[in-house]
Amino acid sequence: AEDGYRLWLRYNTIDNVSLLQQYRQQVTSINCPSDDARLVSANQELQTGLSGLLGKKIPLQTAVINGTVMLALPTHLPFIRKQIGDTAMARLGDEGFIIRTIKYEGKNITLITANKQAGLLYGAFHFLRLLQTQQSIRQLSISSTPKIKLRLLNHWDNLNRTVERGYAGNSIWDWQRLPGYIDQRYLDYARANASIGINGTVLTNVNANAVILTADWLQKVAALANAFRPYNLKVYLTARFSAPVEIGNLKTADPLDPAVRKWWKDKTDEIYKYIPDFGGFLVKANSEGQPGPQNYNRTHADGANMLAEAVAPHDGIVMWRAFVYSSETPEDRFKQAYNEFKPLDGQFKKNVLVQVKNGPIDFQPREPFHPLFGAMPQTPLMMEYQLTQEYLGFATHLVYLAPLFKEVLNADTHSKNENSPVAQIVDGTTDEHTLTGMAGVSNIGSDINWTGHPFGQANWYTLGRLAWDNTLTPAQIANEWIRQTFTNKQAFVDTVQQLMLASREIQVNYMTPLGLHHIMGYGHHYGPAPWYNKAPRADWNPVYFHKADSIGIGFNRTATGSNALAQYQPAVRQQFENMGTCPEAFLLWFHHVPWDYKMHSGKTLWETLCDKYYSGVDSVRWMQRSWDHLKNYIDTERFNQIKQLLAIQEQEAVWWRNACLLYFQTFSNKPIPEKYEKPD
Ligand code: GCW
Repeated sequence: AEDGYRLWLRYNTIDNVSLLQQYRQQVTSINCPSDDARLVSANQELQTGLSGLLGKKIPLQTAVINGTVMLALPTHLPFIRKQIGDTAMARLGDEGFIIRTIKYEGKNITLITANKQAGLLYGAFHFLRLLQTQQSIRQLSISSTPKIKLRLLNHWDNLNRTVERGYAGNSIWDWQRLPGYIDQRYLDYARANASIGINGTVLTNVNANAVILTADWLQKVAALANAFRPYNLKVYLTARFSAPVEIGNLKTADPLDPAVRKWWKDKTDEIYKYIPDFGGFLVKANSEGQPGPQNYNRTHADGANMLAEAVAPHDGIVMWRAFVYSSETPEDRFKQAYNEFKPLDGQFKKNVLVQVKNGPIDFQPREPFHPLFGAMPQTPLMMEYQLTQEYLGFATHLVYLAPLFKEVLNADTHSKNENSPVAQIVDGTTDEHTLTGMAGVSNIGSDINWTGHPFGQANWYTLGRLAWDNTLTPAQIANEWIRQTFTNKQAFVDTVQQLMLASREIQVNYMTPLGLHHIMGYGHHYGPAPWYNKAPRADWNPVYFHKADSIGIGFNRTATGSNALAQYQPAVRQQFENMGTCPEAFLLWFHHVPWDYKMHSGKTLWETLCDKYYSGVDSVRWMQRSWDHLKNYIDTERFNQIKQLLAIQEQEAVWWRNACLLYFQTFSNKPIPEKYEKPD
């Protein structure tokens, strides 16, 4: 069971004998001239990690010998600044690190250094990763700094330990036994996050009530913050907008009311008494029934700025979500966030980020990039991804999300010039922001293996690695994750990497090919229900999104339709608005396309839709066959778990294919090509 629990931090002894011998010469001891708390966690991790990997105790010792790994700040040892140089040190900022092979007092050592303890921690984990992935550590010269400042998990965890859209058990926050009982799991959670550079966590659901902001609960939050602090992991909370009414006895939560502003100021000061390094607030307002400033005819900026003022004296920040849509059904839900937020650009205080989901609807298997990216140059826009697979088969389907995340980051917004990809909007390059952020809605729960599906761990891993370095490719991230999580055996690594890289497109094919979206079961969001039209709101109904009729299928968002495309820059718009130039992957996002429409391949839309759904199912079978070959490479437990999950995924891919094709066929009135097995 512990195979899953240990995530990518297994530290099993290296099974390649000659490499093990080399490493044993290159790493003999640890030297750590400081007793600061973070340094202690970094050096503890090095001791456990290196001792495990090298299969012998790597001691902490004061003498420097050949093979010492020295973990030190220039303030501890002045020679470091001379060795590295002022500019190189300055470039590291607060969290970056340097790892270098150097000669020190005649000895060959590995120096891990940084400006702050946080950097040492990240450097230590990076060094361990090099050994875990069996890289050469002979002549190291690494300098690394994070591209994004706030690298966060968003938990949608409720105080009763249910997790909204959580598929890996209960919440890992055991509120009942906090603050007195610190579960080892909290420390392992913090270690795992630190190992991939995640430096903050929002503990509570964006849909939560205000109870978490009361004194008893803040003590519990403080206990978690204390446990996480040695791992440079800051705690944030969601702030329910109506808290002043719900727990403060005020009559209003109007953000311009002086009593309300004072209430938030006092509440915030109280929070900082418990948690001096509290990160700040995440807010969902005026969305899906949540209260917000619009209830008082105020804007999102009024609401965000009130909170921003309260946290500013403590260096806190506010993350204000742009995932909004109101109860009156708009003609196109796609457009609402942009319509509400774009006009507010320039009105937010300096310590506010607007947190935008990667796409305009809602974490679908494929969405075009959100049109707000590039549209609010004066406002830091934080990326919100979803790790928990709400619309991607929960913790049952194997879907590696790095290709999805990167597709969005690579998309060119054309907002400033030819080359303003989403990545550079988010990391602040395009519009020169230093406050930057990337968040992932957590997929973590109380399951032994944390994420339910063993491959869900890869998505957590990806978030951290991509937020640290958005230039990493899905292949690089998969490769290092596989090596650490399973084994370095090349055949296993190659097969699994291939499978992971293909998995997202495979899922798009059996669920929502060619730009279909939001056709899943109502409410639970699992399985297909393209026919459904009874939801309490029109824009929750699959039929609202696919619009299949006797003529064709897809949502016309061009000028003759909802004109959502007008929200993009001309270069983006032009590509999408023309059926001929619109990438097929996005076709039905933007066009209502006739069933007989000729695709680039020469086949009709209907035939292509059939091909996609059938190829999705076939590819899941390919994943199963590939996996079956890997039995002898890893532990039976995880091998079997994944085998069983793939079998369910195959059945459900068939379910999606058959349900969608048979339903759409009632409009297309065309046969499913003979060559395919019959859907039933
Ligand atoms: O995807 C939808 C989910 C809701 C969620 C909402 C949001 C937390 O179905 O469960 O609420 O998004 O992101 O606010």
